[in-house]
Amino acid sequence: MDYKRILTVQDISCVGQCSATVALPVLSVSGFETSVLPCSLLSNHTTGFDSYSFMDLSGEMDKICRQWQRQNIKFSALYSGYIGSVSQLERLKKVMTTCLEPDAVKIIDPAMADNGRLYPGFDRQFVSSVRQILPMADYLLPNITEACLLTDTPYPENYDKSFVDALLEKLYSTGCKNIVITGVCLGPGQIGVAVCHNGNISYYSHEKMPFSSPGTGDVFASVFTGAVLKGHTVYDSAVKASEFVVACLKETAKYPQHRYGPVFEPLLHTLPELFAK
Ligand code: PXL
Repeated sequence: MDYKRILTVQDISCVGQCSATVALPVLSVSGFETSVLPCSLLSNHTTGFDSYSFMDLSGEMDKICRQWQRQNIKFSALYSGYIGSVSQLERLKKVMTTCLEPDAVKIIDPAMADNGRLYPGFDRQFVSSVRQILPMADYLLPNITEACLLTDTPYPENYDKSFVDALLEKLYSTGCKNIVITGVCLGPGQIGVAVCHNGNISYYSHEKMPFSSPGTGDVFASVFTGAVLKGHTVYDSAVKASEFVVACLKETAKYPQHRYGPVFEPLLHTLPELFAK
């Protein structure tokens, strides 16, 4: 049995608990070698701060990928998160076709929007480019806003299960076998996930915290990736990731001044047990 090497492809936000600063520790503590392909370098993430610096690393991605090809470095799994431009998406596609082992698991979080709005810096053209990579995903992890954008569905104020079922069916028809929509609110005080596995749909909800935090989706996706690679089903992995997110948000609630990212660090030590269950 080989020691699994995961590649995570996303930005480095120097400050702000999101993207690589979340994925690297979570995946390492899951017990996998974790490598990173940084797509952009930001001073901090783009929501919850007044401003940010942004450097597109597309050119560097090419150089890194060429080196990996030259040295025959391959990865047994890929988890992509926030990709900052269309040119970075092109590089992501290239890495998927050139640097992965043939049976590598591909987990794509199309991180680009929340609460009905695209994040700063993204437009409709970017959304169309993200749509093109959907058929490459073994697991797709959009939140409800991203699921609407990817299926050209207007974002509703209120919705019911049949609306979410329809989103999952549209995404499933793109060729992706496993889809988890996060941030699904079907009743007051509740939030959760809708899971589609080979066309079968199931739901899981838990209590909704009275605040949100950018980067929560990245904690979810990182724990989900660890759980799937540990051999858990898509549904169980989504439940484990949800449980960990709730615990992190409860931890975050202890620090009312801290609202730019979920406080996950004090809980990292609980992950091995969560994965072992
Ligand atoms: O997935 C969250 C995220 C990641 N990276 C950057 C972001 C955000 C959310 O705002 O701005 C740069």
